[in-house]
Amino acid sequence: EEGEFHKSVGTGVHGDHRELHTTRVKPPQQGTNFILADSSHEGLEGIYTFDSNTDEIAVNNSASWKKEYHHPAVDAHYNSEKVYDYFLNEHDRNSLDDEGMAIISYVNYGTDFNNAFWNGRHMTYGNGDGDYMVPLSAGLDVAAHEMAHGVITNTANLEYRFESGALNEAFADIFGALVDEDNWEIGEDIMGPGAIADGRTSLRSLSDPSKYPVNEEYIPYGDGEGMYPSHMDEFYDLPMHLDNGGVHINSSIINHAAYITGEQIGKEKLGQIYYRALVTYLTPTSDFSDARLYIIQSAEDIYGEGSEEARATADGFDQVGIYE
Ligand code: ASN
Ligand code: ZN
Repeated sequence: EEGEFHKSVGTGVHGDHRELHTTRVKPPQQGTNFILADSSHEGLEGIYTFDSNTDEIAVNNSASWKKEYHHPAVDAHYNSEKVYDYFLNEHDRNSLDDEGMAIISYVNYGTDFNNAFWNGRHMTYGNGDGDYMVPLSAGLDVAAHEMAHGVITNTANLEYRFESGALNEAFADIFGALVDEDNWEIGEDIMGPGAIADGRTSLRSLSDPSKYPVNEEYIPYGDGEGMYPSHMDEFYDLPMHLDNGGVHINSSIINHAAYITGEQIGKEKLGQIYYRALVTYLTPTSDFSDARLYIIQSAEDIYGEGSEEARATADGFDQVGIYE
């Protein structure tokens, strides 16, 4: 029957077998097609995965999505649902806007494109150049990072520059590490053979940010050793035209504070605390010091003043040199 919800199976970028929620449609000619449109979630407008090459929802002539061309779309569709489930189950949040807005991804974007982004309306994933990166939708933490930008836009709406922008980036990374529970790295599943051979086994690390160097042109603006900063002593005073004033660089200081707290109380409680601060207290112009105040306040709201959780939250900020 046309428009009928249908289960498909597929293969992801790394060969994983995936079960997918899809829709059966009737093409103009004979036969049956299946599209990456998931309408199985009550109260959600749907999860849709588009192919940038056709500007249409990804389509296949069977319910088995195993051709290599489909691998990036299979992972984007699968990971979008995982991230949707995370926000619903952990935070009672129904999609990016908490009103069930459609979750839309575009895959196969550009040529050799080593990035993914949220443009204010949907996610877009490149396929990488095959050496430094593989198709970016393969990373659950990458999908979570990009979708978290959508949540942030709809909540604190942190301005994408200087410290507020670094907080925006840090919340995106922290949710990336919370959804993809296995480790404290971002992008470990999207690095290509050339990057891995060079020792770049992830994009960023929350546990040890300074294991990776920053872009060469940023080095003169930092007080550290040219590595990602783990402490305010290594803060990069970047001008606006370089990474919007260091939004992807100084974010690692907040990332590291979250890691320190998370190691003490676990990822579930860390998520409750940071999510509450994001939706309840933070504003577009909040800076690092505001973040300390509000994130500790959130821990106290949920777990009580003087609780182990509140103390672990404060300890995270103490250890990276952020004070009120
Ligand atoms: N992947 C990056 C991000 O989400 C892309 C960008 O800088 N716009 O922040
Ligand atoms: Zn980002």
